[in-house]
Amino acid sequence: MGFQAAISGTGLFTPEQAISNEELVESFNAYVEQYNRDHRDQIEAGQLEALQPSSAAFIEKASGIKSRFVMDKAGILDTDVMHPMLPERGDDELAILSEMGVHACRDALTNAGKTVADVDAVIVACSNLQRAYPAVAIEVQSALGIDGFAYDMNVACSSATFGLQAALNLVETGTARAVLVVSPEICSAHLNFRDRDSHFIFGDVCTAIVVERKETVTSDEHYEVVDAKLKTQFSNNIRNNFGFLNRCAPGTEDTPDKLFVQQGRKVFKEVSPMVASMIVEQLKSLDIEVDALKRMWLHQANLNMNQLIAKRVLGREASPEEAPVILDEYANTSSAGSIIAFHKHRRDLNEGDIGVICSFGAGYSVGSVVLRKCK
Ligand code: CO8
Repeated sequence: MGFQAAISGTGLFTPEQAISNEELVESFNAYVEQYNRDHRDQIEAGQLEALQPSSAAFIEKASGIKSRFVMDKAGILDTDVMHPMLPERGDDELAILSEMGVHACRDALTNAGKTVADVDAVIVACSNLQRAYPAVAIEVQSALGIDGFAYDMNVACSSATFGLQAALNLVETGTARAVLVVSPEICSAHLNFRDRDSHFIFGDVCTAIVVERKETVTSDEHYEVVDAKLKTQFSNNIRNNFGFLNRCAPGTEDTPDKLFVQQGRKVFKEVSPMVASMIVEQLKSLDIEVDALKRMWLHQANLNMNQLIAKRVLGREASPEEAPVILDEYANTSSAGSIIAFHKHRRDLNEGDIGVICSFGAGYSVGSVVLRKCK
């Protein structure tokens, strides 16, 4: 049995608190001054490098990021803490990732005009899962009251598109009538706010997508999935060594590699051409002219990177409408970024228009999903 799958709705949970570049840099620079004061003797003796201050102007120029939403602003900006403070919850309370997921799922179901009774499966697809088990997805399923099944998956920045591809398979094969793909990202909890090279990169958010059979769609607009392509290629240039084996190597639990680490310039140089050629090849294999591509909802890591990818695909500069930007306001929200762009920038497309959701990041991984708008 085969069904055609469609995306019929999306949802977004945005945290209430935000941090501007200026606020983040003020806190970082206060930490740097304190560190350099505390280590003056070693720095003067040449035993230690003085830390360098950060700059809001650099951050905006290098990345396009102006601000980010976060789950706990106070802890991040407190120079004695420099990470979000998120108190542990009891086992009988809804976990924080699940809570964000429930908000985003409800929004997506409303947007799709569906109820939980229409859904058979929940996939939580994100970069950082808060525990090993039970799956966060099963908790979201339970909190929403969905009768069916759920599982977690992680492909870092490409989690949402890889999750979307899994949902397409479930719907197309008849395993599920409708699937929720949920991406709760608390990136601030795995970001080293004491690292000048990366302290500005990430923000927190949660997105959700409803995938269902085309024949059951009732929303006023939906997107037929023309094609989904996935690609991975091993690289250490974006890495996080946090994991359950850390305590088996005592003394290494808190080293900086247990947080997000990247060779940003290498990532930029290696991933941009890989993504552009993948989209071009995909369109070619589908006999879709590049001119027919009306929108690129790209992963939101770096504005310059997105402009370069869009230019390579189109053969000319892309307009802001063709490659919408949300990273100025949200920063990099890992797997959620391209879905936020899709959520906020699609209503103006016409019936029949072609667009592509494309994620890319750690792995390396690329997930490219070509869509056609339907009414
Ligand atoms: N303030 C002022 N100056 C700075 C700062 C700062 N904060 N940081 C660096 N500089 C200086 C450097 O010292 C350097 O100075 P000099 O030229 O004198 O040596 C100069 O600025 C340039 O430094 P860089 O070469 O490092 O700067 P870039 O222009 O390369 O910009 C970026 C850095 C913005 C990080 C850029 O390289 C980038 O965005 N690259 C793309 C990265 C990317 O897309 N990564 C994807 C990762 S996301 C992902 O996969 C998700 C993983 C899972 C998420 C988990 C949650 C945490």
